[in-house]
Amino acid sequence: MRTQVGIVGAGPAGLLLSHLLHAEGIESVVLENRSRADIEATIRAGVLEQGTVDLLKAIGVGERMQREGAVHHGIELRFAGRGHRIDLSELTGGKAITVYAQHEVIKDLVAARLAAGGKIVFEAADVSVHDFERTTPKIRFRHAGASEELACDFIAGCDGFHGVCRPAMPSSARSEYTRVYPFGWFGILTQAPPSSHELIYTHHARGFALVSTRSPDLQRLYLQCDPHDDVANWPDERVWAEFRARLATHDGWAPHEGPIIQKNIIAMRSFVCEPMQHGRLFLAGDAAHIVPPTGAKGLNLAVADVRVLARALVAFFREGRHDLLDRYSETALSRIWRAEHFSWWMTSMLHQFPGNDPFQERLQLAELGYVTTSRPKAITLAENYVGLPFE
Ligand code: RFL
Ligand code: PHB
Repeated sequence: MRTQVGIVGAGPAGLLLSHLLHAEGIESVVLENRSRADIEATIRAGVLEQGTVDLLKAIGVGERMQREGAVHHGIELRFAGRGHRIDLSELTGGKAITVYAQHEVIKDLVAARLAAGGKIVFEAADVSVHDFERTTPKIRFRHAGASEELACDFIAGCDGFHGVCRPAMPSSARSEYTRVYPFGWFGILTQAPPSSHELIYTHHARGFALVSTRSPDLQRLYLQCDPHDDVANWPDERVWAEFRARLATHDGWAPHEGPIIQKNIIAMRSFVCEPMQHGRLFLAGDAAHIVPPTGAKGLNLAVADVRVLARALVAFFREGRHDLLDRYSETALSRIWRAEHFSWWMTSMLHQFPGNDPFQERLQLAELGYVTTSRPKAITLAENYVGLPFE
């Protein structure tokens, strides 16, 4: 088998890269180790930046998102028992975010790739990448019991944080920057109408809580928990008691409760691998970097990476230019480090850290008070949250 760009991973990064390349007449094959049903059912992100939404629309995969996604013009920061609205649109000259689940984006991208004759190999086992220090890279894998080899001009490692591409880069050729947070998020999906028409990020002495949505009858909520906790320790009544306590306001606000249909615990880390390229192997998305979900940046960064990578590959195949490929890592990393800082800042401001003393608590409340009263500070939050413009 041969193609121009061999893509490992059918997450948002891999599928979107394949679609962007197709639009420019460049062939690719996507190798995914899970099944189509599995990737289309995995619950993850929910918030799409304005630039992500605009790009999905521009390449013709935004139709269902426009119909079923919810455009949000603000978010609420809640602390000391009161809510404070950040008017994202007013502060950013009209930008907004769209709440549309990541697995719905995945469904739309898979459908678009297959309708255009794109090749996605699901359930590709034992994927390994080779010869990317030469001009003849190869990807080996097993599929339906047979050993296969995909020869290509470039490999895009879009295989997420636990993938095989980043570890295949020699360790002497990369630096990794990591911060592991001493807490996780306990996430639930519940069958109840939205408690709020905008997202609520809450600071509370018992720990952070977030109210998000999915659809008119499904809510997504999170609470800060011990990263080593077990969902078995969280019967529904305990979950709701904790949400009621953390989200309570002086005027008696309470979340809409309903049957909980999913519970999971998510680890929180910041991570960056530099550079994001070795020879003809290019990393994109979670394969190269992780942010804690507090800034809602992970999926959006994956989209931003492949936008830069697709443009660089087009310049190479169309005009034989290497310069954009050579600058890929540097270009992508400047946006990534900004998002790393924003996500770390949101996380630090809103969570309880072990050993948080009253001094630390006062500093967090001072920061929240400033963000919700100073226009320049609110603009800083808003412009990062809706997504900074592309160069
Ligand atoms: P993905 O989505 O992890 O996709 C990688 C794909 O590669 C496959 N794979 C392999 N395939 C072949 N061979 C191998 N050896 C392979 N190893 C792995 C995997 O099966 C998978 O299909 O990475 P990608 O494309 O870089 O996308 C990144 C995003 O998924 C991620 O950053 C976001 O989900 C993060 N995130 C959020 N991002 C946002 O922008 N907004 C949000 O609101 C938001 N909320 C979240 C989030 C992540 C969360 N979790 C679960 C970590 C909320 C949560 C709870
Ligand atoms: C979500 O809806 O899953 C979500 C929203 C905002 C975040 C993280 C996750 O910051």
